[in-house]
Amino acid sequence: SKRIKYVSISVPVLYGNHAIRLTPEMRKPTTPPDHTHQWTVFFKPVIDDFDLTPLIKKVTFKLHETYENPVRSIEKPPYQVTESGWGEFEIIIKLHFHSGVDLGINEKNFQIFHGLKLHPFNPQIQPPRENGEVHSVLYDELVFSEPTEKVFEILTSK
Ligand code: SLL
Repeated sequence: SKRIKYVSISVPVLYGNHAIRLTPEMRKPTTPPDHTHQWTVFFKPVIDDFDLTPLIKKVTFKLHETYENPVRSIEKPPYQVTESGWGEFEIIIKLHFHSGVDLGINEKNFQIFHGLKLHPFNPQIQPPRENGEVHSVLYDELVFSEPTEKVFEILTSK
């Protein structure tokens, strides 16, 4: 459908990971003995009940090749993957929009590289927690520039 000139709408989002040191109780019989942490990587709107499903078909998380089926495809919220492991690596988070939905004339794709954090950043600034809990969360915005009437409708309804 037609694009609306001189308009752009941004949707505030958060993405990143939480991690915690694996305790003996958390281990399953299938947990490899060299795994030290459990982590969750996620992508979500800042406004928790903001519904992205009319825009987003799926979110893929590309993990390290040491994982089985490294490309994890999440079709509905919460857009997240929980795993255990021993190492930090780069996760590629990619949004796949429904057909007819895009970010506008310039940007077609939305892809983020997130460095999975298992270990605290700087012990001087952020003293390590007892349970080894780590949070690495970043803010970004989905900017829909010159949205089509359809996308404008989705973003401004309710
Ligand atoms: C490193 N370059 O050496 C990184 C690689 C790989 C992480 C980290 C276990 C996967 C599995 C896992 O944590 N891989 O056992 O399924 O630090």
